[in-house]
Amino acid sequence: VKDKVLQKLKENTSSFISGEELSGMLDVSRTAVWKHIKSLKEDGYIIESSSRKGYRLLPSPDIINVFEIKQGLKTVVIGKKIIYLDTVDSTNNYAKIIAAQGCADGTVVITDTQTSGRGRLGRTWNSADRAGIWMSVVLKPDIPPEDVQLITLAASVAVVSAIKEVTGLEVGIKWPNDVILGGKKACGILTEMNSEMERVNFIVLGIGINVKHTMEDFPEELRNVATSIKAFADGKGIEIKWFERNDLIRVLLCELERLYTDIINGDVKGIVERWKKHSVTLGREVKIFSRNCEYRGMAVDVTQDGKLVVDCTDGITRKVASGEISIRGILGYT
Ligand code: BT5
Repeated sequence: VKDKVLQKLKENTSSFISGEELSGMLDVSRTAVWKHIKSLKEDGYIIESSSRKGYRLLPSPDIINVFEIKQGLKTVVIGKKIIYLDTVDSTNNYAKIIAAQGCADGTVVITDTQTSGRGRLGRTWNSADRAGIWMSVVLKPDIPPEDVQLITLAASVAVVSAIKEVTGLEVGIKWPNDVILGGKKACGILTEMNSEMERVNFIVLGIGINVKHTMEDFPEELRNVATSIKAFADGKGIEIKWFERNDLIRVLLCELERLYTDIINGDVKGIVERWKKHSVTLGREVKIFSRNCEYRGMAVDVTQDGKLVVDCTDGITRKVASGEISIRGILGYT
């Protein structure tokens, strides 16, 4: 009923609806209406109330809301179940627990604030602000463990497409998991897997997108390397159409589902091609840090299973499956 109250308010933002009308339309008591309005206000919605005229929803701060994400969401697997948590240590941790308990393929966990957001290799991911999208998707594809890297590539392609569709901004991808706006990181992806030798039990695909942060929202030490969609657009004087995080999440889930379906069907060429199109890595000089070794070379290609092909200065062509790379000219490597 609370969702229906919200829907009615959204349909009538130009005028007041009385408690009586709402109770008639939704077939609940006026006290129930009042309770739902109170609860929506606690969620952060700004609702004007007048004892004579009733209720009216004012333009709201950007609130993550499962009901709103699901409005118009056409996916069948990804986001069929969405769990919203106001605060959590890490959505990846939470997703791993429910995945081990047998949650459905495509279950999404999303939060407004993480207290211990994680990056790769034990690094931290700053996600204290209610300005980003911090979410994890549980996936249970029937693919061999060595193909899991493709999921990360697909996720970065999905993020790029969703940002483009919602804001019109062109975004770059740094192999394998960074989404870059104007040379700074706007999104990171943390793919974790539970598998046996030959079989994937489940994958937790963690996606963190900086959406509405101002530069001041980032801690000092991140300001040279991080940006958000808003901070980038404001800095460049680009006007982007108003959107809510719910809109970006919805479009992202659709993109993810399309690419996920391709991976399950073994149809991965398109993903790799799209990844290459947005790559800021290929054709650039890179440094690779892999298991205590450091190589330099030119990034020339990415393989169908997501490995980066590098022509190294020692004359050897290496296929890098994981590890760190620095790209000359991006994120501080000069
Ligand atoms: C990543 O790691 O980029 C993966 C980030 C994944 C975050 C999502 S949020 C939902 C889900 N739940 C989680 O707990 N995690 C996932 P990595 O490539 O290791 O990059 C980490 C580095 O990025 C840090 O060491 C910082 O330098 C930088 N960093 C930290 N917070 C950032 C932010 N908000 N924006 C941009 N850069 C950041």
